[in-house]
Amino acid sequence: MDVVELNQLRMVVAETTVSAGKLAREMWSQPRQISQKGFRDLVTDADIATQQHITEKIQALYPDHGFLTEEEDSTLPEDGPIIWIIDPIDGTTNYSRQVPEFCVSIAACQPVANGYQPIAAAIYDPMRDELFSAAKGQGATLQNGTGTPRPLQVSTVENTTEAVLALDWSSSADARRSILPMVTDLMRDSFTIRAIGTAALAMAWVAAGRFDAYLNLRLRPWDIAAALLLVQESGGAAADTNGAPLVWDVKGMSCVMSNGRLALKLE
Ligand code: 2AM
Ligand code: CA
Repeated sequence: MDVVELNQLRMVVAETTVSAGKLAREMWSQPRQISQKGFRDLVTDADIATQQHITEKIQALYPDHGFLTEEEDSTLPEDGPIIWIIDPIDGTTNYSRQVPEFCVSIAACQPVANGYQPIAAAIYDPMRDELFSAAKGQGATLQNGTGTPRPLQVSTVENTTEAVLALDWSSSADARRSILPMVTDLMRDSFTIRAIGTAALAMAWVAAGRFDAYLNLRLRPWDIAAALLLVQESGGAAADTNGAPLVWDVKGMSCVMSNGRLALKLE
């Protein structure tokens, strides 16, 4: 794909993410239908409506592309030269309670051995009108409203004692049990730790240098894909909790995104 095509793809990803976020924002204050799709795992009518809005737009433009979406939709093709990895609302628990921290996360990815390489990605926070966007090799930007996009860069913090970290609690009891000893050590050693309840947005904030690192023991590809490119293009690093390259797993994968300068001890 040449640079012109890549920039065009980035525009489509960004525009779709913003229009989906505006839809989720419009539905925000109306009564929600909330159902439980798994253990400590919610879905609302807004998640479904937003995902449908996204996939209809993408399918009209790229009928041969594939999809990996959070909300199950058997009508969508799984394979194609580009796979769209979509989280229509990341932070559904927040959204369902009108806690104003959530985002839309979309990544156009090339399938690679054992996973995906996002080549164009966007995360949109409709409550702040902040659009984080990136294309592979082209850098990442943050645009506030109709303002000029500004380049994103991870923070320069090197010492854990100065680091503002973020994490989220996974739904599984096992993952919660495993993260607690890590949190005990990190809470002792770091400046502080936040849990904002939307993994994709927290990782976009790592790309923006607001947080120095983000940790999660069990995320799914749609929580990670767009943020991965944002962090890569902002000079940061992504790994699993052993410091090894991310192991893509639709059932759940550990993930540490950081500014690439911190050496966090995770045991
Ligand atoms: P979601 O809101 O799109 O479901 C909050 O703890 C973070 O973890 C959110 O990004 C949330 O994404 C994600 N999350 C919630 N349940 C999850 C699950 N069962 N597997 C993986 N990620 C989950
Ligand atoms: Ca979601």
